[in-house]
Amino acid sequence: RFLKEKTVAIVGCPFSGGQRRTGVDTGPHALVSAGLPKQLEELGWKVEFNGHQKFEEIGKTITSDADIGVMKQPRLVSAVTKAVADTVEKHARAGHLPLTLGGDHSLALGTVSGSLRVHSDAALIWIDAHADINTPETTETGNLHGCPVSFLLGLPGTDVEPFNSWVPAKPLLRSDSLVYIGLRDIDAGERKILRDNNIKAFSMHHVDKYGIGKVVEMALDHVNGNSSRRDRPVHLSFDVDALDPTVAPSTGTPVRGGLTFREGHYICEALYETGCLVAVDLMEVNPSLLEDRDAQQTIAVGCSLVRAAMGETLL
Ligand code: 5AB
Ligand code: MN
Ligand code: MN
Ligand code: MN
Repeated sequence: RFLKEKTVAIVGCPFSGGQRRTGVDTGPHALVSAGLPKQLEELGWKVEFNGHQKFEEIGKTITSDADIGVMKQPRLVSAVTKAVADTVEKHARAGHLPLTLGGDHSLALGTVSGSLRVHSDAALIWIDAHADINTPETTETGNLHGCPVSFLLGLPGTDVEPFNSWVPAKPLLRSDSLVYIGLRDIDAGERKILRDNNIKAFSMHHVDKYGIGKVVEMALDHVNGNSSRRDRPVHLSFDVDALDPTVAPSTGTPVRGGLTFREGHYICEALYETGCLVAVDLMEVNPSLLEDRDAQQTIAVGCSLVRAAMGETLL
């Protein structure tokens, strides 16, 4: 509905600087090599993909990247997410659907910023075991993949260098335009932020209680102002660790008790059905962890989730 044509632009982001485990930067290559572009063509999409993002150049411009407070690699993460924002914005402006393949979830500061520059009223649906809403003040690990949402909301403590060189001080996203599904590992500081800002979050407890169908319904109700209208553009940011580790084992911060294969797919299918998806992220696929069999399984599930979000139906 918000796209000019059925074109998906694959933005491959081989980046691991928002956390400390190596290998998540190979996720995009693995997903593309597994045949994702062709699979999307078979679903009737025109696929734009001219190679992965080249972050080495950015890396070279940053000669030293000492911690700022507890933030790890802040200059690199800031420069990379800024570049991602520009790329996603460009595709969105052309009326295409940017599909960003991560890479760690700090990238979503870039993807969502890029989406919001074009679709200023877009809502954000964040599927994750984690809330990724730590601020530079609350983060215990200093890993910026646990912080992107706080920057998008412009929470206190996020107006810091080097991010304030490009992330506007004024919030990009209102806290009522965000909804989570799948949460089960939240830091104490994050819990306070979620509560203080009255942020809608469906944890695994809610998925068990209501079932995934009802949860997605309630999530869409929330961002569409509880009206029967379903007309708000949606940016879907899917962290593969939302799925149970038995389903998607190769990811940096697995947490047991996650979404089943079908629950994850249901979310993607239901959001596709709204016709309101304007951008999709698939993040935190790390094929270098565990055995090859686990990696292959995770990559296959990742491709399958994306196909579900792009209209693959069962019947
Ligand atoms: B992910 C933790 N809350 O801040 C932190 O995988 C984990 O993108 C963040 O969801 C997990 O480091 C980030 C402990
Ligand atoms: Mn494009
Ligand atoms: Mn996560
Ligand atoms: Mn995440």
